[in-house]
Amino acid sequence: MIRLHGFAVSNYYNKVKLVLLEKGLAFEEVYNRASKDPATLELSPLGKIPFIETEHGPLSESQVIVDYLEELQPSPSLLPVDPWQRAKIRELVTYLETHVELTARRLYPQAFFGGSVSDHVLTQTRDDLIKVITAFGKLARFGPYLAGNQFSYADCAGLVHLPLVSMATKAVYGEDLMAAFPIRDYLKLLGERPSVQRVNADRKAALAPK
Ligand SMILES: N[C@@H](CCC(=O)N[C@@H](CS)C(=O)NCC(=O)O)C(=O)O
Repeated sequence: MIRLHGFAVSNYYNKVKLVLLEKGLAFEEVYNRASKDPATLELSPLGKIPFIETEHGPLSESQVIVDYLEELQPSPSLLPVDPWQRAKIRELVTYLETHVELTARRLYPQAFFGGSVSDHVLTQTRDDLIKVITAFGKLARFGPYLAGNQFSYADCAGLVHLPLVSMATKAVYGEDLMAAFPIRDYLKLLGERPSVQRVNADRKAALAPK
């Protein structure tokens, strides 16, 4: 059985968990807060989560894991059949993660963890975010799903990253830099799926005061 390492508040962890749930693959969750202990580094060389343990060995990097799961169990598919459409979905996810989410991540210490980020970084990040969010907007469809009229693994990424980026910019700049997108309606639509309900419930439980 696949063992998924990470924790229920992590956006990248939840992306992989959604894919596992959507595909109906059996998996076990292993709590790991991105530990840098030698045992974890053997499984995920940068100590990042999520990573999975399989019968063949460990695999890290969420998008690599998602691609592996798609090939391991093609049905139900989270990608269209057409190679061009598949590539366009990968393009969209890359813009969302490598450009938008990774840039917004600079804000997280101040937005979510009680830290502070220098004025210089805040100003630079705002400029960078406007650029990458505009670029992402040229690819995103919200029609009603992120890549068009079918649920795909772009939505497993959209569900976990879009609200986070929106919240971070609101918290730090007092302005939602994602306001141009219909995120509320989009999240409502995705919230009808049992996989999303499970991920949201587990995140809520993990955030609840102990
Ligand atoms: N590119 C990685 C990003 C994963 C990532 O940044 N995970 C965060 C938790 S959400 C983490 O492990 N942070 C701790 C660290 O970077 O050492 C992926 O897609 O899996």
